[in-house]
Amino acid sequence: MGDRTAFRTCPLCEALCGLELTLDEAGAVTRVRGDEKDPFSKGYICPKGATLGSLDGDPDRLAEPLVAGEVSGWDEAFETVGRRLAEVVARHGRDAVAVYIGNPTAHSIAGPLYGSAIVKALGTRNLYTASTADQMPKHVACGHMFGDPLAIPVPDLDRTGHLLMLGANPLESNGSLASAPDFPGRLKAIRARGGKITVVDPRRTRTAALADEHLFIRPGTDAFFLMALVHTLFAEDLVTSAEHLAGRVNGLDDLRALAVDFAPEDVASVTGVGAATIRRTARELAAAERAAVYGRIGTCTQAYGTLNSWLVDVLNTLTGNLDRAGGAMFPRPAHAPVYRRKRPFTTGRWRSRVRGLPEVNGELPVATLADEIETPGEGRVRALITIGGNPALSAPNAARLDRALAGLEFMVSVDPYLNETTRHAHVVLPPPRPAQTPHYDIALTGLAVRDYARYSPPAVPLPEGRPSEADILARLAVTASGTGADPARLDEMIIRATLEKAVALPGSPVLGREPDELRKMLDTGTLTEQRLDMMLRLGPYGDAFGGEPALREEPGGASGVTGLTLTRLRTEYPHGLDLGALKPRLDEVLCTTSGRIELCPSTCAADVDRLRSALRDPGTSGGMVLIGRRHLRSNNSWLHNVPELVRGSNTCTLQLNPADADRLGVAAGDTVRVTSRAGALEAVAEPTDTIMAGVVSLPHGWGHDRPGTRTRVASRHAGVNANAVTDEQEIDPLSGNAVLNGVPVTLEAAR
Ligand SMILES: Nc1nc2c(c(=O)[nH]1)N[C@H]1C(S)=C(S)[C@@H](COP(=O)(O)OP(=O)(O)OC[C@H]3O[C@@H](n4cnc5c(=O)[nH]c(N)nc54)[C@H](O)[C@@H]3O)O[C@H]1N2
Ligand SMILES: Nc1nc2c(c(=O)[nH]1)N[C@H]1C(S)=C(S)[C@@H](COP(=O)(O)OP(=O)(O)OC[C@H]3O[C@@H](n4cnc5c(=O)[nH]c(N)nc54)[C@H](O)[C@@H]3O)O[C@H]1N2
Ligand code: SF4
Ligand SMILES: [Mo]
Repeated sequence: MGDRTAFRTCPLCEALCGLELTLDEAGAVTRVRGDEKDPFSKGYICPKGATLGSLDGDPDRLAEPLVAGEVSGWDEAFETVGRRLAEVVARHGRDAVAVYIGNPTAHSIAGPLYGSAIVKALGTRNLYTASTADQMPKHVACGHMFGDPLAIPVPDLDRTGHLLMLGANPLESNGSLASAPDFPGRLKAIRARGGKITVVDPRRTRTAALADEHLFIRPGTDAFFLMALVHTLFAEDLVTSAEHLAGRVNGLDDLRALAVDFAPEDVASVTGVGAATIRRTARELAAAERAAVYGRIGTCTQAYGTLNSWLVDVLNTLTGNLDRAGGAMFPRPAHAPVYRRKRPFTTGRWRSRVRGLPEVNGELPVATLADEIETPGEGRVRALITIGGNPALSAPNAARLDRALAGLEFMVSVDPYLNETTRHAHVVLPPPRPAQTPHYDIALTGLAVRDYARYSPPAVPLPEGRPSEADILARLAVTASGTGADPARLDEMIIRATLEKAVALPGSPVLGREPDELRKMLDTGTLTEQRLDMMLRLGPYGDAFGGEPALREEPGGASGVTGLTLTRLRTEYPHGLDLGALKPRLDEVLCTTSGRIELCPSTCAADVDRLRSALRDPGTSGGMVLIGRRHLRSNNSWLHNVPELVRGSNTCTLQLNPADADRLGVAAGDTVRVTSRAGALEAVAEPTDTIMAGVVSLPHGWGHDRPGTRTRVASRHAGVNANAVTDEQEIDPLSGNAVLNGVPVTLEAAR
């Protein structure tokens, strides 16, 4: 009685599932089901989405700002932020204020729309994000190969006949850099239509168990394996110069020369994968009619992260599968104009102060944030803004960063929880509940395995005076700028600048029109909605503000949709709009200086020297190494306060091979001490033959036993923090990405 239904996209992982929420009269979420009418997710839901109601109604969620630990009004909180930031800037300069942006920011509308405005307003070079603990190597590899760090090909799961998957476990993670609701179902469908899946992972994961073949690989050695595949393709004359790529590829000969030193026999002992198996894998890949190679976090968060990310798409290109149905394809999101002019990709426009690490995509590596806070001298970081991040748990050598945060002069966090990170903040600005938040996936629809768009208005209106997350971030931006301007002016400025560019750029659907005229046509609604409306109308399926549509529908292609506006998306497609299977679009994407795919970029080629040296001198390899893992009912560090998700047996265990357990004299349930250069931890042993000998695994995001937090459920299920032993000194040099897998450790039974 009095119940109503609302629909929205799940904001928790990258799978983009449509949800059907049941709400009671008071606006509480009483039930969550999969939205059967969503054309992409078709009713699929996982245990996390199903408990969104508990997360939404979590009594520990902050409703109002905290200033110095006390509940405060919004004006007072922003006044404090403005005053304290201004003091730091006046005393120490603009670079003294750092920004850290975390993972949930990529799952919101507000994050992508306002994050960079905050950084710009501050004028700081100290931007850090979770990307350098995640996918930065993929951006760098794609930047060098295709010219655009955001041009990331995704495996065309629904049409491929052969999937070679490395360092990914979508049966637990639901997929990443490949948004695909019901990823497990899509994998099963590959097999059901006679295709093959091969999984390369140091653990026999649930994904590996579903696959046709699983290859155990020694952590951190994928680059050798991938180079040996490239070697075999050349050596056995299996490089198909696919017609559609003819004349569009540079560097084939250089690549062939590079691969000479990596014969399968040369890399077998390093990788633990036999030479015959490597050759067969290469032949199968070449022989498959439609194949895709896909590498994810296990391949990024290691010392050769960029080389791995590059080689994955080298293989897609060499086998003719890039930009081809069933291969690796570039999504075409509805909100991203295709006429956008891109600068050639470079890194290192500035360097970090202490370690001299190059900027990548405007960011510095999170692995060096503690250095920048702790090291005295000019340019030292004295203040920090965190937005939806928990680096006190998620960063490498998190214990060190946690200590560094405690020493900051000022810290402000935009976050719904008082947790391991935000307990250090002088001001916490909590965003509203998910049910009160609008949704459109700006970041993730650009990585989806079908072209798809969905807008969800807030299911529950915000009370008068309660700012949305967009309001909070916009106000933070103007507060940080110190201009005291009206936050609404920020959106107006961005709209203005975008329209002015749009009317001037060749290829634009509004070329030569009047920005003022276009401005007036934007959807009424919040300024966030008006910005989204603008993006959709300028996008490939947009209405071009009543002008000539940007994209003429190919016969038999997609959904036939053109003329998109936010109003149409919202009213005609409340369950989401399917824009069809991915289409070849290399021409729209490629923006290298040469206008071709750079198969052998000089930066990657130079880094192969490091790989070659390591092959000649394996050094200390052979000791125990630590890797991570994910569990379906968890999500990085912040879903452990949901009672339904932490119920049951402890999943924060140290998995180790029974042979290693015997050698150490530990049995299931015993405590093991794990020590690395960076630190030590104690965890409960879980011997299992699903992990290869010499490797141990611990999930990340745990360690909720700190004082000063307010996550009462999580505190009772604290677990241990894997990042107590990961090493902030170890990075992938090309991307600055943290090495979170393959960490050398020593083990002993704890007494
Ligand atoms: N349930 C759940 N879902 C999530 C998350 C979560 O925490 N929980 N996090 C979300 C986020 S932020 C991300 S980025 C994605 C990540 O999504 P995935 O990339 O699918 O992440 P994982 O499940 O950690 O799978 C990584 C796999 O790499 C393996 N691995 C480790 N080291 C190596 C190596 O050196 N080589 C190879 N080949 N494999 C290796 C691990 O054993 C593991 O099985 O998941 C997202 N989804
Ligand atoms: N050892 C090891 N470490 C890892 C990884 C690993 O595999 N192994 N994975 C890495 C990866 S892939 C990632 S992405 C990072 C994640 O690293 P982070 O992004 O730093 O950490 P999260 O745990 O995702 O924390 C998210 C924060 O956002 C807050 N939050 C939740 N919803 C919202 C919202 O709507 N708005 C705002 N403003 N805040 C919100 C939460 O309360 C929490 O504080 O961790 C990395 N760390
Ligand atoms: S798979 Fe991801 S998007 Fe889908 S319901 Fe689960 S957490 Fe939400
Ligand atoms: Mo991530």
